[in-house]
Amino acid sequence: MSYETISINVLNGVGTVTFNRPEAMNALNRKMMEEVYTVVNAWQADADVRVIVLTGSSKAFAAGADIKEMLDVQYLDALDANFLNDWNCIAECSKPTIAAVAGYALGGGCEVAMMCDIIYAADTAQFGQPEIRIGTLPGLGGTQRLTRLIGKSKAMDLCLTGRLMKAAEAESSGLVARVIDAESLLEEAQRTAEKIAGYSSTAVQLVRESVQAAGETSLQQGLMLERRYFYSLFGTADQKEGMLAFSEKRDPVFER
Ligand code: DAK
Repeated sequence: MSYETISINVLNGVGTVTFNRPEAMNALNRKMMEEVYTVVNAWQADADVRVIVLTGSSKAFAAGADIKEMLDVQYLDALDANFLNDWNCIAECSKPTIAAVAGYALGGGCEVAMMCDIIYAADTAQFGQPEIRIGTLPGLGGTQRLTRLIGKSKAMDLCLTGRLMKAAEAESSGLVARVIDAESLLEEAQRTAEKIAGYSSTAVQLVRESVQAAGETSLQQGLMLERRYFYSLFGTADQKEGMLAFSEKRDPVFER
């Protein structure tokens, strides 16, 4: 199946979505949202895809929601249609997600990257929530996820001034996991994705849920959840195999 605004590829357990609207710096329009939604939902049910990588071009991961498409939107249109809500499919995805960001990740582009489990940035990446410059505010989690990731003062600095943050600053402030040469970015992201795809999907799922809970629960609740998950993995064949393989000095062969 071919798409208008994205290209896709599946290899070695990794599904890669590449945003492809070069004429608009990969601005996220409705068509792209529909296409990403279709693919991500299909991949969630596809055993051949164990990890998902989202990427863009060398110039832009995505420069935000499509401003031209929003020119005539009225309050009630947005409310009634739950405008642009389907982008949440990335945050709600049941499989691990990695954003490989080169160039601009602005507004909704930065917000989509922050929905992913891991962000890798090319040394050319620039992040920002510049909505203030066009008389609006981040609406896809920017004020919330960014603040939790980099703290109030820096999030205010970015959201109130609309300034852009380069890759090195994004790494030192905890927004991105790693900065990588632009030429190796996608390869590195896919290599990480393949590594995760090779582990037990049950353990991967519980690691994700446990880390995600850290942002949403008290420390005591999070520690309790983590312990329960740890205990529950004793009931899986993959955990038995992982520990046995270690003892026998061989690579594990996971079932799931
Ligand atoms: N929308 C539409 N077109 C865009 C665009 C965007 N966000 N960003 C760039 N383009 C288009 C430009 O209009 C231009 O098109 P032509 O004039 O050639 O037809 C082409 O891409 C190249 O852009 P520039 O000529 O501007 O290129 P430069 O290198 O000079 O500058 C730039 C690149 C990325 C710094 C600049 O284009 C820029 O500042 N872009 C806008 C960034 C921005 O303000 N982004 C935030 C948009 S608001 C929600 C979901 C999502 C959202 C909110 C709510 N809900 C679920 C409720 C998200 C909102 C946003 O993201």
